[in-house]
Amino acid sequence: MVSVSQAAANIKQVHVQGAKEIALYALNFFKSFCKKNGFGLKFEVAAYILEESRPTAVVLHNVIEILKKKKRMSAINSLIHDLQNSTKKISRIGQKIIKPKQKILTHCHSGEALSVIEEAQRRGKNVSVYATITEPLHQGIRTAKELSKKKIPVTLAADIAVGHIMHAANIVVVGADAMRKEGFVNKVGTYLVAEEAKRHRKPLYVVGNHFKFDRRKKLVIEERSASEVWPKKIKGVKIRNPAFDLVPWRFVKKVVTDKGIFTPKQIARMI
Ligand code: RUB
Repeated sequence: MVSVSQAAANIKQVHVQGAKEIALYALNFFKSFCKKNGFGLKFEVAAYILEESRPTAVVLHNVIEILKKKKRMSAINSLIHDLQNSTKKISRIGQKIIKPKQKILTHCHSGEALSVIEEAQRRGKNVSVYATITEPLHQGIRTAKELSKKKIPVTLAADIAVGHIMHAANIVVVGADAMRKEGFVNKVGTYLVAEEAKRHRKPLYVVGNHFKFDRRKKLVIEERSASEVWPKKIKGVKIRNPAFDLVPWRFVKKVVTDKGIFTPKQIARMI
């Protein structure tokens, strides 16, 4: 079993990537941690440390809140099962938004958004994908590699090319780290993608399971290390590296969840 600080470092350094995967990783960690230490003070401290390691994504927070209430090993197993099942449901429900031969633009790497695209392809829809590289950590490369392995035609482009490649896309499909009353949260750059989609009148779909509903009062946008933006210090220059965007619902056509496809208004009401 890895230590709490090692588990937190793996999450913080994005060795584990994507909101759902982070939560699954934490749940698997707690499986062995709680077997040994129970659900008392040690668990509370470990939960706090893991949550702090990536404060924006809400799935981790939501599953920890459930564990704090239930304090049972069976709760860990059922959360793992529910999270894994939610992607299967999302892919079946979400493939409906994709029409044959569509060109789909996506940003960053979202397991849930990709599950929808892959299911559409599995059903013979002959889709293709534009993936933005996603500065500064280049998660778009992972997206492109995964799609290519699944034999889905994929084109990688720089983030700053989004105004250009949006011409060629039919729809935009992105994941979510959190869905809040005021909008959805996803990797930094998603706001620009959403604005371009609106300018080009291309529908934007958000994909995320119901564990991403975020009822926290305050949204904390994680600020990451400056060295991810530029490796050296530059005299007299401050560097900022916000990791996520909050995108208002007005940019979104529909939201695909494991409970169905909803309008942003319906989602805001549910939250
Ligand atoms: C990943 C990201 C993903 C969401 C959803 O950010 O923004 O779009 O987490 O992912 P990071 P999933 O690379 O910083 O983790 O659909 O896999 O939950």
